[in-house]
Amino acid sequence: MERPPLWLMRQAGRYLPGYQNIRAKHSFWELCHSPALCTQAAMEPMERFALDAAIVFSDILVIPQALGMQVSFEGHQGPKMTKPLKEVAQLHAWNVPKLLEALSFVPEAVRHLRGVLGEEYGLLGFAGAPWTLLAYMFEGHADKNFAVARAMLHTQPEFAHKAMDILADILIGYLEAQCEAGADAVQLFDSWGGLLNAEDYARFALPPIQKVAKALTGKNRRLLLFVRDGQHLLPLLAQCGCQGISLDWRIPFQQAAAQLPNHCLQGNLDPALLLASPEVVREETRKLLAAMRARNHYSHCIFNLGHGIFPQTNPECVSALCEEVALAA
Ligand code: 1CP
Repeated sequence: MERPPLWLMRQAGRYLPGYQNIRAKHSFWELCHSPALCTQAAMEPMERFALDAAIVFSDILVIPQALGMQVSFEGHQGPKMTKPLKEVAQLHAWNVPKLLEALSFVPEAVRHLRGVLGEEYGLLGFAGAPWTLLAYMFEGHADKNFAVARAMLHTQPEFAHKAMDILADILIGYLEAQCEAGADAVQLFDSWGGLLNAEDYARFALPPIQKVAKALTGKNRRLLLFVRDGQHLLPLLAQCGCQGISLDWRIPFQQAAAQLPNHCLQGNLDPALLLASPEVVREETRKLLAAMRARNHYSHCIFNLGHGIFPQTNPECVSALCEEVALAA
């Protein structure tokens, strides 16, 4: 392939009419727990756009759910959880093998999707990174600051370390099961990683990622790490142990390429541009392609967005992006 491979974060989400039709009939969790419905949702963008890879339809919050929290999405406020994590004693109930069994519907969804997708497309699995999962579990709901969770790192550091170490063990089994089921690579979403300063990221968030990366790389699995708002963390991310780093839209691609010469780089078109016009999307896509081409002719580059597609995105803008990438040489 001359051009960089292409997929888009949240390519199967709320901006597509087929997804909305599924959701009109099924709750979000019914969808996530049905491999057939997950495949239907994941295939819609594959049928509409010239994408190179599908991503299994799921959510990072299946792990807190399997750990016994009820996770609900009320209106537009984002997820809310029952029983937030408050005491170290709660960790005694975290049984890794039992949990992996409870999460087996996700590898099943990967297997089902692979059967429908065929072998000529890439297939990605994913999970939340330990800190991002813990942030939701400490806070108990979506929040732009996660102040309670960040304070917990300092009031109860041993509790936080222990919880993330167990989460790393869960992720090793969970992501390996997705690879065994047919995923070519898996992405860790550290969507709230950028809330931490470099010192706290190095102390708390990075070691469990390195543990996961080491275990999976040892089995020849490929990992991508996405850290939202992680410009200040790039020197640390170089040590994460994952082969690929997925860049947020705020980092100039060339700058990241200079800082991470040995990693596959994925990104990093601003998803807000897809709310502009197809012309704007085409122009900005060409600019990013030029930056990728300057990196040894797209070597170790994956074209993607700097974060997930917004629900109000016009699918025509997604088509424009895909067409422009297909034209790249
Ligand atoms: O229909 C609905 O109302 C539910 C909306 C929705 C969807 C479509 C949620 C709730 N999750 C998803 C699917 C999802 N989540 C996918 C698959 C989509 C695709 O195929 O492209 C993926 C990869 C995720 C991952 C995810 N969930 C992340 C990491 C990526 C990111 O956006 O940073 C995070 C942080 C979540 C939590 C979550 N789940 C849902 C929402 C609305 C959120 C974000 C809440 C918040 O702001 O804290």
